[in-house]
Amino acid sequence: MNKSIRYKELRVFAEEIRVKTLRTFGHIGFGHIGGAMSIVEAVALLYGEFMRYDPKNPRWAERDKLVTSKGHAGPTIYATLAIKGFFPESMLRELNQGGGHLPSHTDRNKTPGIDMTTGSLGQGLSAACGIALGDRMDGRDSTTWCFLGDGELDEGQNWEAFLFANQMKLGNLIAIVDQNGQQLDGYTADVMDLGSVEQKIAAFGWKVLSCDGHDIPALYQAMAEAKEYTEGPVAIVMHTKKGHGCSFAEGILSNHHINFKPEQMEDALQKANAVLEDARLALRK
Ligand SMILES: Cc1ncc(C[n+]2csc(CCOP(=O)(O)OP(=O)(O)O)c2C)c(N)n1
Repeated sequence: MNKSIRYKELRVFAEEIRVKTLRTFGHIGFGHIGGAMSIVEAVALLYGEFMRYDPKNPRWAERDKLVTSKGHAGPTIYATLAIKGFFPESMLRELNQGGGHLPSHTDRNKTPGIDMTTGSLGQGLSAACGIALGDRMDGRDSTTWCFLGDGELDEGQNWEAFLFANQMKLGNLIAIVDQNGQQLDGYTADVMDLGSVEQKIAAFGWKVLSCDGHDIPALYQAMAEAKEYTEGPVAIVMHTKKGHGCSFAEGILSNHHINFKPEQMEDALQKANAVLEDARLALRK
């Protein structure tokens, strides 16, 4: 497979996810847009290349698992699961609707394709450790991936999980830290300065990779290297922009949970669709 064509295909897939995620928010007029936009490329690579799954059998035991510990980014995962056929795209209208299948934060009991219930930050990595350990004990060669927010790392439970994963040498566990530098109400460095996330996680015995989380080839290489390494857990610290690719969210501090006007979303969709068209054109060249 020609890598440069594959990267272009994955860029198209990422922009499709971005547009569909924005449309999903668009129905309700508010949502966690910042942290949903920053993981789009990573989600595209997971579902477009690196994860093994069967949309017709979401609980297939041999699948790779994903724990979105920053569960408020659920809409990005929902849009992707819909594109991949886990459920009809019409179901995306159920976001945040009482009694529906798509709560604002991911819930394994409500949505086909969601592997772990999250939303209370700080707990997902512990769950991911348990899933990875269980797979290993049962002789499955599945990989467990886990999205963490950088603000979320303020929660102490994460650091117990980092210790545990190294102690158990969980070579089938890969954490992806979305280092967008912001959290709910400010810059991560101002709220609780983490210093070098790379150095901190490495000090807990993990292999650590670092890259630009919006750069498809760079992220692809990091994920490939992480999969290749099986001696212990790996963390990919991806540097991203909160709100990336959403015209009214990117570059502002208060973009964690936004109420927006229909015309703002129209503008964002027009611009995101133009980027998608460019990506499609680049693929045809
Ligand atoms: C235990 C817990 N405390 C507080 C919250 C409220 N909360 C939701 S998102 C968020 C900020 C998360 O920041 P970060 O992990 O950096 O996510 P991102 O910026 O990538 O969206 C907070 C404090 C929560 N969901 N769970």
